[in-house]
Amino acid sequence: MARIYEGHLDARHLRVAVVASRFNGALSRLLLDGALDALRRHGAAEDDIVVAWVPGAFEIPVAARRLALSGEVDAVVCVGVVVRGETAHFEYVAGEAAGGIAQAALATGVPITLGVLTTETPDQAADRAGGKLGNKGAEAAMAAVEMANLMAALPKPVSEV
Ligand code: INI
Repeated sequence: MARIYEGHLDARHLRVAVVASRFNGALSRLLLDGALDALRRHGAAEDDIVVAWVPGAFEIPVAARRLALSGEVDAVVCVGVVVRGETAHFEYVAGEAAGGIAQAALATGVPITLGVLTTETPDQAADRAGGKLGNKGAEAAMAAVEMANLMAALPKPVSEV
């Protein structure tokens, strides 16, 4: 019989940080609210939730990495909104945010999930921040819970790479 590992969606006893960026702040706030609501609904205690605000999506990875290295959280959720219409350096901001988040997760071994929207227009972002396409902040929070529980269940590493 195969051994199957799966992370469950129980946030009780998990310590979770949410890094939120203030750029496009009203939309980011909706993603943050979605993430917090999802964590609470799955049993996270208020004292076990930390929120850190950063100026823009570009700054998310360094704050996420610091929180992951703190030993005080089991997972980090990142939320923010990058809209192409607003910047010529969309690719850099969006790319560095997503790449930096992935890099921070790999470097620390702590799950760090991506709830950063990258859209053509603010309306497309609104659709994904509690609108008709759901709330990607809530989805990122659930992914963080699942991954934190999976990481606790998986075999421990015998060496660092
Ligand atoms: N930051 C965002 O989070 N979203 C954006 O759409 C955006 N635009 O359009 O420029 C943005 N820029 C700021 C960037 O993230 C940094 O905060 C800034 O460059 C300072 O390092």
